Amino acid sequence: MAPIVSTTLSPTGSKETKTTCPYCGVGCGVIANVSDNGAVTIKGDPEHPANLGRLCSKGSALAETIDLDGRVLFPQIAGQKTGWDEALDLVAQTFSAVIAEHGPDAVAFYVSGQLLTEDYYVANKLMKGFIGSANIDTNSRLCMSSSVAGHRRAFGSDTVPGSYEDIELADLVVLTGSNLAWCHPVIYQRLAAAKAARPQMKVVVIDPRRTMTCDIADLHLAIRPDGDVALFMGLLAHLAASNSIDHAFVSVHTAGYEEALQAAAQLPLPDIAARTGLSESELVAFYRLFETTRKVVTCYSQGVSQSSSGTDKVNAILNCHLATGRIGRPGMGPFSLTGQPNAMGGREVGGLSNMLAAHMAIESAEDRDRVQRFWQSPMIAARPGLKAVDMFRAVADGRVKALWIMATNPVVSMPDADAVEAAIRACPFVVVSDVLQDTDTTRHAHVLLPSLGWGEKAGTVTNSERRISRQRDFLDHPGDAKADWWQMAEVARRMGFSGFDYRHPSEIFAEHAALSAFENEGRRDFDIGAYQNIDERTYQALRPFQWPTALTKNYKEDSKRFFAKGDFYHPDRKARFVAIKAPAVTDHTCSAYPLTLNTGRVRDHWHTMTRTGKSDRLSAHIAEPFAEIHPSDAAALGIQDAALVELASPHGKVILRALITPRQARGNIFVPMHWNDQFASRARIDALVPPVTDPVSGQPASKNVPVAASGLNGALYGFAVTSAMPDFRGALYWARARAPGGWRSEIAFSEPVGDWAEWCHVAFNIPVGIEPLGYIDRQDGDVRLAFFDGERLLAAFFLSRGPVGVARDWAVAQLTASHADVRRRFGVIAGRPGADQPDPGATICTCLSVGINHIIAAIRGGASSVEAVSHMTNAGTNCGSCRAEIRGIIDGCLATAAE
Ligand SMILES: Nc1nc2c(c(=O)[nH]1)N[C@H]1C(S)=C(S)[C@@H](COP(=O)(O)OP(=O)(O)OC[C@H]3O[C@@H](n4cnc5c(=O)[nH]c(N)nc54)[C@H](O)[C@@H]3O)O[C@H]1N2
Ligand SMILES: Nc1nc2c(c(=O)[nH]1)N[C@H]1C(S)=C(S)[C@@H](COP(=O)(O)OP(=O)(O)OC[C@H]3O[C@@H](n4cnc5c(=O)[nH]c(N)nc54)[C@H](O)[C@@H]3O)O[C@H]1N2
Ligand code: SF4
Ligand SMILES: [Mo]
Repeated sequence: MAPIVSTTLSPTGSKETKTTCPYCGVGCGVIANVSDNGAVTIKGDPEHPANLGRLCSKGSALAETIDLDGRVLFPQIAGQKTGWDEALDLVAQTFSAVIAEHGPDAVAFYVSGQLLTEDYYVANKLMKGFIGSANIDTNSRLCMSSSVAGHRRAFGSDTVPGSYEDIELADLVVLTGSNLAWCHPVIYQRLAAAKAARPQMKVVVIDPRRTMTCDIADLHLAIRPDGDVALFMGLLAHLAASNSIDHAFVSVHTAGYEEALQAAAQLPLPDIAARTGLSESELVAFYRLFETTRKVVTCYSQGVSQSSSGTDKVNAILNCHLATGRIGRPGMGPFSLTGQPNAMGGREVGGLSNMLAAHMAIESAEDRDRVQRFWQSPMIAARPGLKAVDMFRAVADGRVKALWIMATNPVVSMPDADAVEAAIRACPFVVVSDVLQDTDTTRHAHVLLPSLGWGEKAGTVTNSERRISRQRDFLDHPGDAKADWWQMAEVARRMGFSGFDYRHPSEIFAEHAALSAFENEGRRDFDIGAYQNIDERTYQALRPFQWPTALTKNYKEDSKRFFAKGDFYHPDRKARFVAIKAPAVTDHTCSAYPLTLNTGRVRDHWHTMTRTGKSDRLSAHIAEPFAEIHPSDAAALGIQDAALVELASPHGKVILRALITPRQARGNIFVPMHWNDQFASRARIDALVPPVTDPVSGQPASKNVPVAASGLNGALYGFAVTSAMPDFRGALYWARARAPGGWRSEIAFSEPVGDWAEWCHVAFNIPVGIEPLGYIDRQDGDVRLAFFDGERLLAAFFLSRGPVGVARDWAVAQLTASHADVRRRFGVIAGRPGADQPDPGATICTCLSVGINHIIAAIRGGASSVEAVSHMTNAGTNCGSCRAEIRGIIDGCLATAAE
């Protein structure tokens, strides 16, 4: 077979590189096209098996997030630019000195599922094999460690048994704790297409909120937070009572069924109804559907894992699939959706502090010995290291004295984020490797190391279905930025360790592949030994492949899924049922923190916004941090829609915009995890989340947090569009987002400032001498000021006593419009378009910038399906991520019309 060349010249002479999207665990193939003038365009790779050409809004906007704005380009020590030698020597010397004085457990690495496999492999090897501690943990602890723990308990290995095509082949897809439409959009698109082709296929969504994913659901179970264990225990009991158990599979391939069933049968239906908040008829409807459908896939994500009962939730689900033998067969099986692009690769290299490497166990002396011999390392960590929450506790109390943080932003994403920030600030030596100069974490670095970002770095990632794909570089390396693996290998060498002389990531990949096969003999699921002799040229051309790989000894077509015929990885090759106890139901409704905070994601932002926050298109969908509140809770608290709300827990406080919606369950509040201190005054939601973890996995419970809410009464509300980045020091609240031509910001003040024009000059960086157009009404508190430089709008500022009534997207468009006509300048002050200028309304379709008002106009003009709206407005015709929202708008309009 001729090698596949990954970078080719397109017919127009531009350079095309096949690579992989750096966002979610779907792992879509991307083709990056660099034209002669350096412009980059992105499209889906039609040949990549994960997406077959599809992309979501984030993937489509990748070209907008690769500019050098805000990048860290040179190593820095104490904020001063320095050379690599000085920086690396300092890191190596300090780590060595701390280890010499206090032992290897006094240092720690906190790394990330966004590292490439090669980076991750080197980090793990350095810490566990050479430093001799297992104090390396990763943000995957916050992400899928409960899945890992659940898999290991049931299967004896951390194995995801199925593939994406099983989701398409199933007759029933259960999505629990997953907002697939927004978080794994291309799998959602594949599922929606399969359901459209086979309308008899059923989808059940289990989520306390009615999310966009419910758009294709036949049944939505608005479960009480953490009701999942009881729900799936009840399902197991129901399956037994209805004679649906696959006794042949259970008796030959599993152990512990009777005990698990006995435990499950403890819960009568009314008790399950109380624990889940679901009616008995809803429960029975779901149980009957599961009972009567053979081909079932249960997908689960953070609503399952990020819980104090996360591991039990996973095993409660696995119990039901094992009991019915619905595992490892086409269209059947449990499916843990991994979040980050290389969450699965991290599991392969053993990046968690309680794993070893290549799916070997740190608890096993035999495995430790095997890995040490393979690495020819002076030592090997003797016991599991600190898990993320405990690691930052150890940083706080001084047990960890030198910390290296790589490709993660813990000051925003860790629970008890303010305490984590204080711990990092107090740590004697902090190294941060990042791509950005200013993040909430980099500001505390003693040594800041510039890393290569997506498009610059090269390596591999593994997606949710165990498919390994290349990330390839197609951009020049900016400044002095270097690959993360290189940084660690250099430090290892400078600490005096051998075994780190890699010249190219292909050499690391080959070593990783060799370790996976080393003394394996079929005892470990992860075996990509077929690639252990891969050379640089073949690595460059490597096509996406799934493991177990077709090149492995004894591979047969049915080996592409795991466990259809048992062969689990416990020593007796049997799976284990886990006898689960339903968690105690806690009631905090009468406490000082009577509401339940649930946190998660929005469609167009990624994590702590360091990348998606750069794109004005992605920022247009939701431009401000918000709290979703049920209308009756809002009424009881006296909180009006679009007012500001303060949320508090014993750990911290935030201020957010109230979004009142019946999609939210009563008593619950949902807040996105994304906003950081760069984009909002006080919206880091993890400041409120306590460091409570699952007892088995150590994963934080980020979705069920007791909080109190109160309206911020008496505030003055403002909105601004500015060409320069605004600085709102002193305001009660602010949130800023990129917009075409500048920034859009929401602001609030507790009291008027002395001179609003003067305040605008400073906050918006308006050159001296430019006088505002507009007025200040001291009686009403209304302020409208606009600053022009010739025909260009520099800034417009609107303020009123209540939420300010400005047509936001129209105002944003004024930044790039010509104001040569003086009458248009007065229009800006009015804050709304004249009759001749349509207001697009809030952006729904990010790719093609279509606003809600255009969509409503199309519906009023007779479009009653998503296809018809798309035809008339173009909305939803690129990546399709907004199609669920378009359907929601159609339903809303039709319902209003029918009233
Ligand atoms: N747009 C976007 N996509 C992403 C990411 C991103 O930042 N932005 N991040 C990626 C990463 S790393 C991850 S881990 C994944 C996460 O993907 P998901 O897990 O799908 O996303 P979340 O929004 O965190 O949570 C999913 C849902 O769990 C629900 N939930 C909360 N509590 C419970 C409960 O007790 N039971 C049940 N059944 N459900 C509950 C929430 O209401 C929420 O809708 O997304 C990946 N994809
Ligand atoms: N309340 C709450 N908290 C949560 C969650 C939740 O649902 N609710 N979800 C949790 C989950 S599932 C996750 S995965 C985490 C995610 O949380 P984080 O990992 O903190 O999120 P990111 O913003 O992706 O951080 C990545 C950092 O790496 C930098 N970076 C990007 N590319 C590179 C690179 O190639 N090399 C290096 N060295 N740096 C790079 C980015 O600039 C950024 O600073 O948050 C967790 N926290
Ligand atoms: S679904 Fe979207 S974010 Fe996830 S890998 Fe594909 S394009 Fe990237
Ligand atoms: Mo995640």
